[in-house]
Amino acid sequence: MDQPDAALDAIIIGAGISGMYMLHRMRGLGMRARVIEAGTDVGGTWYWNRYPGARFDSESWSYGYSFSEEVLREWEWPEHFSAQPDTLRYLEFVADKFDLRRDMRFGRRVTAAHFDDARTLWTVTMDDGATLSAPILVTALGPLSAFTLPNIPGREDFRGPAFHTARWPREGIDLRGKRVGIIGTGATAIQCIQTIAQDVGHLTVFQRTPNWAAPLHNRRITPEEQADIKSRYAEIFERCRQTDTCFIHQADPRKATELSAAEREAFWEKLYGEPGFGIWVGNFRDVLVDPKANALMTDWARGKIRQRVKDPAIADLLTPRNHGFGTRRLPLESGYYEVYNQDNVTLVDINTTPIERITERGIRCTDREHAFDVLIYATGFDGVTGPYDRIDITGPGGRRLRDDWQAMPRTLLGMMAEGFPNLLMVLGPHTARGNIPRNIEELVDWLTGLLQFMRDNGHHRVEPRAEPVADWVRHVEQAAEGLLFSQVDSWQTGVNRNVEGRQVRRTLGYYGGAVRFRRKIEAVAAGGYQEFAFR
Ligand code: NA7
Repeated sequence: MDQPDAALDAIIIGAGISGMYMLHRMRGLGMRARVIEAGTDVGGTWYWNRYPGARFDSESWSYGYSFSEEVLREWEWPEHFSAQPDTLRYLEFVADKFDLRRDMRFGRRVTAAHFDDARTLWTVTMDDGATLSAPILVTALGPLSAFTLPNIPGREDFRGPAFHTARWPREGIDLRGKRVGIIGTGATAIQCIQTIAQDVGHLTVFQRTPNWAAPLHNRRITPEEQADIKSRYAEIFERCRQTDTCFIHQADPRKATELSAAEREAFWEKLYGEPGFGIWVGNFRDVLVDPKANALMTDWARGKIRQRVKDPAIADLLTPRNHGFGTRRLPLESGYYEVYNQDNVTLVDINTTPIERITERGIRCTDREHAFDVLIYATGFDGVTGPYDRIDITGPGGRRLRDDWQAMPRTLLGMMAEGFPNLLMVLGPHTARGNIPRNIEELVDWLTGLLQFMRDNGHHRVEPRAEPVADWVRHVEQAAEGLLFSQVDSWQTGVNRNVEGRQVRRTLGYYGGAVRFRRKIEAVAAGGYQEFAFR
């Protein structure tokens, strides 16, 4: 490649929220870093997921970067829960402000990263065959970038346009009056369904597993609120630091099981009427851990679906049976249930009439063929480890990350993998996840501290020691024990039925809470990074 790249200090894979901030911090250290990105511009998740209705379930003003006073002062979120086009505009604004694109190369997907042990050098190979080398490799891949299509035969046969929601065409697609079929009923599908249902001629939803969902209550930010938010950023971010998920919501200290039905239900009614994730992560503290408390909440939530969906048989189909409320990532919705009261919407339960194949005309189930003009696959992602599995990452002695992690990732603090020197991960497995940019900023800041330490001490090479890795993996497993969440299949527990070898649950996040995670990583830094070996 071009000459200046020969002197690189680091390569960062991914120009999403993580890669952008990592580049900014590395520049601050005087390092020369190059970002490689498959998309044609910055944005990551918000670049790729352009499907109708894509937006935050996090309060916008708690989601943006906190590191720049100038950005906080200048940027105005139009809505409390930002829509994808505004979020992408925000990230472009940040990229412009810090002139980030200068060190980014777009339209190239990294296919391999090999470590040369003797030279302490990572060489990445891109899909056009080009290579690039640097001593340090940062994976800023995003936990939800490896989208997965349904493993249904005949996908190539369909004659009309068909898209995964994470590959929605940039120019958009006119769905007005069209017969549209959508597979999936996760957070993405719910946003998409409720948005397109008004415009399409007919919408048919193919549901395998219904999810619990609760109202988002989004609205525009008034000028008065805008001024108030800007004056309170420090307080907002401090609040996010104090909660387990880095959202503004924190579990209520009371237990559902110790209150009267009237007290419980009054609280749930209040949460149901409020914006955001309060009803999920701001619920009574026993709801996500005690099966009895969860059953009470689940029962109450079932009633809400019945109230909102006119046909009791459809309400029944939309009610989850195999998991309790909040034990999977809770999608937030805006009129989702009411969509099923419309004449132009059909819900197909594919447990009763399974999909046999995709045909030229549409989708054939065991009872009939459904004809469509457009097909939408809202079928999710190979979460967290999927993006790592898709790159051939090879360390010293030909050790492959993909093989190492097949059963369970082996990391230290979720930021380095055992046996892979100078490979720094932002939001890899085993880190706390919640309000993602809050997590990202902490991880990048911590990694920046590690790089600073290496520079101060003349180290060129870092890797985690075996024993601390074993301790950390054990701790991660222990933190997930007892959570109802850990007993349910979802991308969060590493299950994707469309991906071979990904049918078994794994612990892919740190579920001891963001506060405890921060305490752990800060202790390692304060102790002089003794859990790592340096050269
Ligand atoms: P999810 O939550 O993984 O949802 C994917 C949906 O697609 C889910 O309803 C799946 O049903 C369904 N699916 C997947 N494959 C198939 C096949 N082969 N047949 C039928 N149905 C299928 O992904 P999302 O994109 O909605 O959300 C991901 C995250 O993005 C979300 O948590 C937010 O953080 C943002 P299943 O449940 O597997 O039966």
